[in-house]
Amino acid sequence: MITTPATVATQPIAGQKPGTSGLRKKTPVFMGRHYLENFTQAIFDVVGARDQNGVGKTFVLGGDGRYFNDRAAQVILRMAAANGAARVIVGQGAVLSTPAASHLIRLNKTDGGIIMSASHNPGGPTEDFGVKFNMPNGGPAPEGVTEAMYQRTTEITEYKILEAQDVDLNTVGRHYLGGMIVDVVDPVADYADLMETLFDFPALRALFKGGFRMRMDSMCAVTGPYAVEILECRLGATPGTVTHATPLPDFGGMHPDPNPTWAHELMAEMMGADAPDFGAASDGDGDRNMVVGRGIYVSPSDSLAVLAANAHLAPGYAHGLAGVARSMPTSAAADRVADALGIAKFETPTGWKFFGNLLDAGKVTLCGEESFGTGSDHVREKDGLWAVLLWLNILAVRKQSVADILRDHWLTYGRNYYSRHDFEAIATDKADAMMAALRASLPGLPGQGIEGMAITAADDFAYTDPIDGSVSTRQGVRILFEDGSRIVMRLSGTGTEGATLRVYLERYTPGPDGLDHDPQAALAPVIRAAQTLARLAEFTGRSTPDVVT
Ligand code: VG1
Ligand code: CO
Repeated sequence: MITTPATVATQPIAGQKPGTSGLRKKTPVFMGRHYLENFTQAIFDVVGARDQNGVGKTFVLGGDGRYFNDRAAQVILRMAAANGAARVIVGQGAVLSTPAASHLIRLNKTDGGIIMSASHNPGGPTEDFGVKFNMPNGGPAPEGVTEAMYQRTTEITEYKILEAQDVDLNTVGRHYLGGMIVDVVDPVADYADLMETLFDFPALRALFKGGFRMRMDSMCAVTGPYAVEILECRLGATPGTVTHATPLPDFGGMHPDPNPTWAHELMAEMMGADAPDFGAASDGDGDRNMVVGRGIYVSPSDSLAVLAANAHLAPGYAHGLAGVARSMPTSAAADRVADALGIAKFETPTGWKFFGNLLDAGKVTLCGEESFGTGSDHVREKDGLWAVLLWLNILAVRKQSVADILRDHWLTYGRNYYSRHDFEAIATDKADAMMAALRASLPGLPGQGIEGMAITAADDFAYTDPIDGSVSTRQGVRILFEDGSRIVMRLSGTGTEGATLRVYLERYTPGPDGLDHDPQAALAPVIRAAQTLARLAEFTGRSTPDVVT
């Protein structure tokens, strides 16, 4: 094999600024001349492919299998070798779910990893691609690190790449690329083993043996092989339990975002006459989950709260939880559980990278986001199948339906009616103007009334990390009402087209009456107030959301 390190002259490409979770762009942009190379070099320039003593580092590499994943992996490997890395552990076929990649980084005590994914965004030649770096703790790089990478992309003049043939990433085992070791590993085995340490697999096997029926929709994305191995092979769920189980480069044209809008096949089945006992779906890279009971949808904020209240029923959490963290836009349902359990609670900005320090410091055990993300300290990413298995473990112990567990939860804690309305592909200048006007109006809002509700506070969320003291500002506008209702508005940091406005709506009902309303009806005054306060129609011409979760 010819392996000549080459230095290639390049120049900065505008816009290589990572968002909520890595750098995401349209695939043709990522495939453009020097685009992937520049960003990859910026990663190695910031984190170093060798340590201070010049010894090559070890990284993990994998992606969700979307279009360009295989080609990008070869480029990143050649660049890792040219930059002096000693070893890269790669999932077979260059595929790893995001939680599995996080686990491999930790299990092998590597120096971090590169994950190729645009997560819940569609994939394909004209859809989205993405790259992000995870730290040695297995978690997404914090803002300080991604900012340094962005800075590098603005001043880059050259990158290093080996001239070499492709590595055979389809064959498990040890390969070489120049002087660098490439270990191709089974992407599923270590992850499935980890799940077996956390959950009562014999009890779950007994559950399925007893006729419990489940549907898992992998949405033609990365979790297919993981779900088949764990649910069907190890736990004995009926073959065919996992649908859309074969990962495809374009996700079979599906939008691999597990919410009621995009996972509509699953929703239809779960609301239908012959619905199975439990349904779930996961996203492109396997870190998100949607959970559905027979005839009942579980909002992600409620899911986090139910998991927090019941986690002790699973062996991995039998000793209880240190604390619970949620992203700011996530409903306060989990806070009520934390208070009842007498454990710590934290409110962080959107994005899993903000949970890393709390998890590393042992301050929290469970984390969650309203965007269908839940996870624990077993890895440093949210984890779709983990959440599914924890739910299954709870169902196996409590021997109740999802609906009964939810109703019981609301009776105990009250119900935080919750919904998110997304307005997609708004012209960026209009969205920015609307947010600027909204921000400017905040000081005048407290004391005012709207839709019969009194505003008590209005601010732009800022977060000081309790561990390292880093400060993140402008994380979302919050408007709080006297009756505990809340509106949050922010612009998405993962989109690749125009701006996506996310409007988060919440209203608390203590119960025991009024726990069974349709969330959209229960939230109607809050929804109207949000649109009025933001002057949404005036700025954007829109009043009907594209996605409601
Ligand atoms: C969205 C979600 C956020 C999540 C992020 C990454 O970000 O709101 O909660 O952490 O996606 O999820 P934004 O900035 O678009 O609102 V994933 O599964 O795309 O890595
Ligand atoms: Co994801």
